[in-house]
Amino acid sequence: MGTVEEVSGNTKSGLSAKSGVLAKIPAVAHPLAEEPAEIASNINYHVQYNPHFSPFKFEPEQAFYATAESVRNRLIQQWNQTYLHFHKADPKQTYYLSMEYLQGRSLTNAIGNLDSQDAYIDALNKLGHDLEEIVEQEKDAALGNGGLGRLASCFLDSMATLNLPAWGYGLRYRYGLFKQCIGKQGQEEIAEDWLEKFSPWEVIRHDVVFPVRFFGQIEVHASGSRKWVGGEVIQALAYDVPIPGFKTKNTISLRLWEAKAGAEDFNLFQFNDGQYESAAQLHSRAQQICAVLYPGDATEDGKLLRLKQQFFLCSASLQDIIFRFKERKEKGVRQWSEFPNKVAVQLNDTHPTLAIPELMRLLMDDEGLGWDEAWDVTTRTISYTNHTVLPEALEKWSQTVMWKLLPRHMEIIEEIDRRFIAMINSKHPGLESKLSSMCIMDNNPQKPVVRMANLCVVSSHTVNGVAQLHSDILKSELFADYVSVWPTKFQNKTNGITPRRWLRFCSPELSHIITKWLKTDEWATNLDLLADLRQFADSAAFQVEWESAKMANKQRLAQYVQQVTGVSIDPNSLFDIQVKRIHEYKRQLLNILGAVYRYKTLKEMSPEERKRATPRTIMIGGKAFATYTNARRIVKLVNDVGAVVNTDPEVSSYLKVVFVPNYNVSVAEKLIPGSELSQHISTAGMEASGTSNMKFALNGCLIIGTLDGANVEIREEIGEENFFLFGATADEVPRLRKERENGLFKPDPRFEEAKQFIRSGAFGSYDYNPLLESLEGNSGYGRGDYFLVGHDFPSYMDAQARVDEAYKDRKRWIKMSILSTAGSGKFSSDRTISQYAKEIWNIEECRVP
Ligand code: 26V
Repeated sequence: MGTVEEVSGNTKSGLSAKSGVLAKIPAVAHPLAEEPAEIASNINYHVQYNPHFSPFKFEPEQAFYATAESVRNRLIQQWNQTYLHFHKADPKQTYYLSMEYLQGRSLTNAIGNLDSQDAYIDALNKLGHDLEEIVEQEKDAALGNGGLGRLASCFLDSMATLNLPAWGYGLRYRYGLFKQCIGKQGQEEIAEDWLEKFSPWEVIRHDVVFPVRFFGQIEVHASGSRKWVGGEVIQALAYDVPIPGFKTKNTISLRLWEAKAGAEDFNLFQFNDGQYESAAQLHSRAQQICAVLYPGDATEDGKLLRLKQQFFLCSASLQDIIFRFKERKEKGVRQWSEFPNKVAVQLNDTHPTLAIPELMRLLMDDEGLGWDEAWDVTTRTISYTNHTVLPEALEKWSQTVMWKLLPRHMEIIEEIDRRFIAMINSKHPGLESKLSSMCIMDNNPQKPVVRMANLCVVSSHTVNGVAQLHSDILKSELFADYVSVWPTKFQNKTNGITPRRWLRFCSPELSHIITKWLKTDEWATNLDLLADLRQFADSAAFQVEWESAKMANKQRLAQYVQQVTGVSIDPNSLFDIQVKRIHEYKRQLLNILGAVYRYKTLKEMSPEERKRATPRTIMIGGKAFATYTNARRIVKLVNDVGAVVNTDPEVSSYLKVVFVPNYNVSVAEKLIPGSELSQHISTAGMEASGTSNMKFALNGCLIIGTLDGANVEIREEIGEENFFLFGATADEVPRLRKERENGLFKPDPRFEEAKQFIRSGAFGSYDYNPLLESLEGNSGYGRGDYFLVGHDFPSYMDAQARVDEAYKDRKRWIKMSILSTAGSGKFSSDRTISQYAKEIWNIEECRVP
């Protein structure tokens, strides 16, 4: 649908707004509209009276903003009711602290959670627009890197849906995750300004502002009390994003902090003197804090900025939480010992660890509590989730940098450490030899650091991993020494995903069939009901419907791939997808080496032999960290292999290799429903959980994977006969690494051939030697095949051969697909969040009447 002029046939004078489609719809505010006619009126009202664009245009972009505003009208009422209800009921409330949220788009989700899909489709049709087209206008809110950030967003959805008193806290980055383009040299990063036009979902709270201090010194008072003074003070200003629950009034908040300097910080004298930059120095420093998600920390300045971001989130959030604790007291002053009965703070990885010393500081220095009382409150309030065992990802901050930026917090951390060491010495003398690795301060004179994970373990009442295998590894390896000190502190909370976004909304075709056969749509809030699909797995009628829904999704995906890559893919081929951050441990290299070997084999076949091959489309997508050279090389290799394979007339109807650019939440929503096989092939023991594995399985996609992270539990749930397993197990990895390092193994001929084929220049002249050498020896670029790509290659290829065979038997494949969905009930984030609520946070439902 075009402009109003087009609609009415009028000229560019623009005076035609009253004619055409819009003119037939009264522009009247109906903030609570539920009927299509009123919704259309309300959208038109926003077009006419809240125009962000020239009011005579009504193109999809303007239609998106006006529609989003009309949806927001409805959310705001529920949102205020929820806040007031929590305020009155005063339940214990959870605060989820996370440096990352990957919200993606919000329009479809909000309309779906309001259960108003049909009404909005209808309303937009009346306005000459198409909801499906309108939602494509929205930019992804990509305030996260990958699984950890998306998990936080799925958790918010479940907290709201389960009517739990819970909020999220994060940072309002101006530039979220970069946009990925593929050029001649491979990945190019482009800054993405998701707020360029504005976000219709956020509400600025001018009345919620807290000061956050950096640097400065400590003042010691005669009483012995200490106070942090001086330095630089930046204001934290709240922006709230509504998080609606599914089919409930409860609408919770994601509060994102923005950094600001005040008017009083602007030096008018300097400015008038022509010193423009120094006049606004604090303003520009404030701006830096929320400028970029995880800015590179290769430099000292970069590290300092990241630490500032972390502290900014922690300090602003805790001041806000304490303010609310005081505000909600019924009669008189509340006892501080009650704080943990009203507040639970969950740390999403170690990124918000500074919440620990900051809570101690606020309680002692501002509220006057003694150490023991403050420590008791802090440790009963805070719990910590670990999301990785990779040593390079465990945060360690330079003590020098921390003393400069946060001197009072360093005093507190030193005291926590001192008391911890004293406790071990007196109560666990047997652990004395372990103390140097268990304590918080690593005082190595070369590079003294604070170990954030140790600080979290010592100061939290509960520590959890994110899948059973991962939690077991935490207990037996990473945190083993602490287990004897605190045997009940460690738990498992297997991750989950929201079935609303990841099935109901992204795959309406499959959802309808599920609802039709289960005779209820309650599976969207009780995912265990999917198990009832098992009884239909052999039904021919059900299989036909299932297959046609999957086919519709594949066709939609094929169109998308054509549009973004120009590559035409055949919906009758097996759609095989691996999408996730590019990392050596996730082994996209294993996938592409497998594809290279497949290509080479197809080339060597006779045309007759080729006809018996299972046609495959391999799609790979994901972003490489800008400074991660090997990850960038992998992206380049996938693109180079695709360029050759896809244009080879002998082979291209049997194999396509496509790199899907700019993988993000909304791209995932297109890829996952159309997938038939997905690869979750990390080196065993290295992927803490994975969550896309759950999204694929839920969408009836089969998994080829290792016994790693949540794969183990997915395989248990859907049945081992429906999972293509290969590779070493976690407990074999250390021994195999030694073998590889020392060259004590027999090279696999297929693996050698695949590498040699790349080296021969079959995919262009780019120098892939450094990448391939990481799979070999121990000198030069060699890393002795640390990720065991070579070791797992033969069993991977065998598993792929089983996939090809299984795909030929359509009935068997569809049955496996149905059983994947049917076995996915456990992986709802509703289950995960209920377990956190009961077993860690001790909070209960608080439903808005
Ligand atoms: C971060 C970094 C940064 C420096 C370079 C190496 C490296 C390696 C890994 C990471 C991951 C940090 C934490 C994280 O994102 N973990 C992910 O959390 C997901 C949600 O629990 C989980 O499903 C993924 O398995 C886990 O990798």
